Amino acid sequence: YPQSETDIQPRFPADFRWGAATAAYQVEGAARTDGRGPSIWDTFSHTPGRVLNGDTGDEAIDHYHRYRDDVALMASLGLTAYRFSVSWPRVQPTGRGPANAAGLDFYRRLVDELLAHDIEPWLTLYHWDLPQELEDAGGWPARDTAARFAEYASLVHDALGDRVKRWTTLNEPWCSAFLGYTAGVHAPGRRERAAGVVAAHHLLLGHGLATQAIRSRDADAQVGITLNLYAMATATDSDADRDAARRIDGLQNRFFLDPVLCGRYPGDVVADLAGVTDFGHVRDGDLSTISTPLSMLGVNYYTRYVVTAAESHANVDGHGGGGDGSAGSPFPGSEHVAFTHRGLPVTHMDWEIDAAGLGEVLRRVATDYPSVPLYVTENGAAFPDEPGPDGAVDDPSRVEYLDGHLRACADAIADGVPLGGYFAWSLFDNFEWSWGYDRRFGLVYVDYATQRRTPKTSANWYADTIRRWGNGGR
Ligand code: PNW
Repeated sequence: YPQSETDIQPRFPADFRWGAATAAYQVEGAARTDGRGPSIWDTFSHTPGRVLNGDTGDEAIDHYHRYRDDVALMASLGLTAYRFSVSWPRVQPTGRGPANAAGLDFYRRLVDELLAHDIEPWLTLYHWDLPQELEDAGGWPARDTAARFAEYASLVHDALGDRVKRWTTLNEPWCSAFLGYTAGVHAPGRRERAAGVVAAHHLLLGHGLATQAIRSRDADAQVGITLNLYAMATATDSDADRDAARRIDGLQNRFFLDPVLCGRYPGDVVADLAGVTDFGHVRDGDLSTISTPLSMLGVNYYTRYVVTAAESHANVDGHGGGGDGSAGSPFPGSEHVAFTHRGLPVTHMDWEIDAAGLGEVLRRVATDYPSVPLYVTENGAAFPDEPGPDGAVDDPSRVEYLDGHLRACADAIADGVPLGGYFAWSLFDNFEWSWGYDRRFGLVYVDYATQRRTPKTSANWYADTIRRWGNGGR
């Protein structure tokens, strides 16, 4: 990979976190081991037609059994932090009741292994694997699910709070709500316009309740939420395109940022949703719970949306499921938009590569919202990687992607954005939701037949970069 002496070396703070991320259902496997109950992703992936090629997370990359070797690999790359998620149905097989000790114990072993290698554990409580019994009782559109989530958070904190200091409540509630309950391309696969909006509220309420539960147990715990935020652009500057972009920015970015950081829903989005819901599900006090002050905000960034007004929603830029072509729009009340491209190179997800957009997103959050420490909790790219004849996996496009986005981070920091760390998505190739194993995001290649791990060129580049840039860029 290119590494000339004259390259300008970006500067990062000495305590910058250099990490990589995974999520439970995407890597663990062991779906029926040690008392784990079924989640909505087990049900969804086992429903024919939902996931490309009928892939499931039953085995995934068997991280549940290989975590020791996997942590050793993280250490060899020089990671200083590892972001993972806890599977709710391992801890509470039905989503209620006492903790399943065997399930919790896996996370205790994992965390101890990380600490022994001087890697900081960053724990996410919910990365989309709702216990199936809670879905059967109504799922996230049911208000009780928020209370169940806070109870689950308490159980996990009781077990791990002595050794985990970084807590993220939810990963990407937009996906859980609108891909899961409105577009139907993620579990549980429901296609109801209002259900996504109500689910979003109960996810955020669960976030607030869980944040309070963790803080009441450990006043020093660092608690945050991770949102998937997008840079925005319009296809033309017509009024129609600008209004389309305002709507998509509203539902995707501000519908989550505003309640969490400012304690209110954006008025224009509430108005856009008038034909979908009257917001009768929002009770007095909910928004003050939801806006419980955060210690940090996680930003997942992949691409920019280029939006144009349309007759009806066309291919929603990679939001189509891998298995089921008849996806609904994940933007209720704003279906009359389409997503287009500006001619930039794309990844295997057909997402345009736009590193400047990451800088824009970080500056925007820092400028438009009350100050909160920011972390890029996911950023990365899928490419159709294959081992060469010598078994090596060369992925120069991923190196270029990561290099560009990390430089955008350094520029934002230089401009005063309080960015404290970066987590590449993903450490390993893994189960990419509705696309199954057909999309590879890993720094480390996984041969699914043998579960053999092979660091790609990008993994070696990242290890070098952590060494070169990881000490304040000196
Ligand atoms: C995020 N979309 O998912 C998740 O947090 C990861 O688990 C996932 O593997 C990664 O990004 C790559 O996709 C998304 O269709 C999945 O808009 C789909 C969408 C966005 C994010």
